[in-house]
Amino acid sequence: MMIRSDIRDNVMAGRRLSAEEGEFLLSPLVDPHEVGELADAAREKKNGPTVYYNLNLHLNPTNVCLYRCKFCAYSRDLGDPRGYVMSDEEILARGREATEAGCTELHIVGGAHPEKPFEWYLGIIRRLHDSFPSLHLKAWTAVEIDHFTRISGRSIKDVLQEFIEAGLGSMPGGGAEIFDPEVRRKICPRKADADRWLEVHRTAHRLGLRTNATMLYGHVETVRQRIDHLVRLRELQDGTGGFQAFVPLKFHPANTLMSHLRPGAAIEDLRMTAVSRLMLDNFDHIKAYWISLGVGPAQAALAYGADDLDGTVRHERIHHDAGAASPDTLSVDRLCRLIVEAGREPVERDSLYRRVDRK
Ligand code: V47
Ligand code: SF4
Repeated sequence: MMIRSDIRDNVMAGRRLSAEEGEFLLSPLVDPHEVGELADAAREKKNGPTVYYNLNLHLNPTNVCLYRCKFCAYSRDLGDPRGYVMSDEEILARGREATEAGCTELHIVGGAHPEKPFEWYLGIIRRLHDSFPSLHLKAWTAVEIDHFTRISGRSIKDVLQEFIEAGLGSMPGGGAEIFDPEVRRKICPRKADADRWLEVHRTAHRLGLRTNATMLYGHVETVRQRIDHLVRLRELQDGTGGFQAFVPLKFHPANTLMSHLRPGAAIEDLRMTAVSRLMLDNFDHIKAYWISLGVGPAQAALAYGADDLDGTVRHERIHHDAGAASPDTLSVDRLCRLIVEAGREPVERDSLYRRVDRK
């Protein structure tokens, strides 16, 4: 089916798409390449030829987690021999490795450990920041921040303020999954709900912290629930303007309690990228996370509305444990080649989307 001309006219005139229009574009009956073409036009208006990448490294201090979400292959119960908690030395060594590799960012997320106190998480940020002050620490999902409020008895605002004073630079967008309560009841019933996730980000934005947002798609959710998720993010962004990037995350079923589900087709990932670009008219950046999409599809996503490939990465566990077949890391050279081959101009950014000039 072809795209309705009213939707095409709305996008070309810069008019916001309704939820109903978004649902139409996500329908498998609509040609995904046409949706991509529209998203590409919307991207071009916002970002021109620029595609961003950064130099970063991941740190997951523990995989022991209270919540044990059904889609998570990474987490372990307390007492499971496959569970781990990194020592202070191992954590600092990761900071050193990042600095020596020329990284500008450490991406830090992990489990909500049932026995670790608030001070342990705070200490991770403080020690890394004190030892490597020029490294940007992008840390903790809203679910973890919510967990910190539960174990410390502090408010979201107080927790975030303590982390900012310790050296937190920004927050990643994980833990959002699908906001709809029926879906959360099925896949992650125990952790922070949608309102709490949004409240953490609203508070972070008020305190001047920039954050990202994600959506985990391709499991039990419907088209309507995906669009509802995007609309809620768009509404919060209207109020705060604090989101930098949206990252659609393709579900990887291996080693999870949902391993009976099959990974979705790459073309549907491209459609999801495109619809994200079209619906989230107030987000500056749509990230094609190559770890999750695969390197080839992430490059293709640059023609479907994405303007950011994320980074060099290394030591990513959450998606690899769930069967993602992408490499552990990509060199700067490879990232730049992928972008140039896609007909775009690579720009190294820092965690706040400022251009990094290495000359
Ligand atoms: O919160 C967990 C998701 C997220 C699986 O903000 C899974 O720049 C797929 O949020 N299959 C963590 N996804 C990753 C994340 C992220 C990654 C890169 C950049 C940014 C950013 C954020 O991964 C989790 C969860 O939503 N996840 N298990 C799985 N089996
Ligand atoms: Fe814990 Fe996050 Fe995995 Fe859920 S997705 S079990 S909160 S580590």
